Amino acid sequence: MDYKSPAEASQLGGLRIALTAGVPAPWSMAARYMFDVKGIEYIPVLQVASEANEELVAWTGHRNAPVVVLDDEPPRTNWADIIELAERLNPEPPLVPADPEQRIRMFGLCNEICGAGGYMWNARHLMMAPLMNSSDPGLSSMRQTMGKAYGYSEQAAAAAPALVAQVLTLLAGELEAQQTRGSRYYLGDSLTALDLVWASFSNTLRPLPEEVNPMDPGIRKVYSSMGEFAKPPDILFEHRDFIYRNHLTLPLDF
Ligand SMILES: N[C@@H](CCC(=O)N[C@@H](CS)C(=O)NCC(=O)O)C(=O)O
Repeated sequence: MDYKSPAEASQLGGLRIALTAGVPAPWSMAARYMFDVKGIEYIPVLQVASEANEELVAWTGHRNAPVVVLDDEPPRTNWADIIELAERLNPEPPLVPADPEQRIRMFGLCNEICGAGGYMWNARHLMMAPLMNSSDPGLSSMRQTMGKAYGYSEQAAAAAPALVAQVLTLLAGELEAQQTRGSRYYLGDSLTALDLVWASFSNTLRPLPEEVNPMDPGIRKVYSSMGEFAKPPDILFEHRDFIYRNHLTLPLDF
């Protein structure tokens, strides 16, 4: 990935997306996928996990990623706002169901995965727990920025396993019901934003293999441990593999 610095990107027009570099970061990759499958071009912009990212803050007002900036429109950071923008820039292929019941279901399920308080929010408390409890001074910037930004507390970490299990069971149930009616997708018979969201976030439980996902071994271990702990059903990864095979490109590029 050929990243521009935030200072460089701020001088350009068009669509620019700040992405966490060097990591298959779930929110960043999911945001990109909305534009990738629609063939919408963008300029990738560098965000460095857990750091102050002063240039990005100066330009967009945000420290973390993704941040999506189109021309002089307000920066978008929320996953639902990012889906809406991609849909507006190119309605094809549609990623949001036209049927209102399906649409409600899609946004609701995406929120279970990537909304504040959802799967990843809680999985992150569990991933952060060893760092938050470590006295290693090398991890102090991470404790301060990410611990604070994402509301880590011992109570939140203690409550997280039940929520993680609940969401994974819910998602697997949706896919099983769809399998019974002969569809490989979460909703109806075609791709939606939810399929792309899950393809990205599934990597935080079972990262795609090294040959298509050359990620940092330390982060791979953190993600894989989450998978060993949560024991997600296989159908979640059969779905993920189907989506990568048919709608996304490998190897991952971050
Ligand atoms: N703003 C996003 C959530 C973004 C988010 O949580 N990003 C994390 C992904 S782990 C991040 O940037 N982490 C690295 C950092 O905080 O520096 C949303 O509302 O959908």
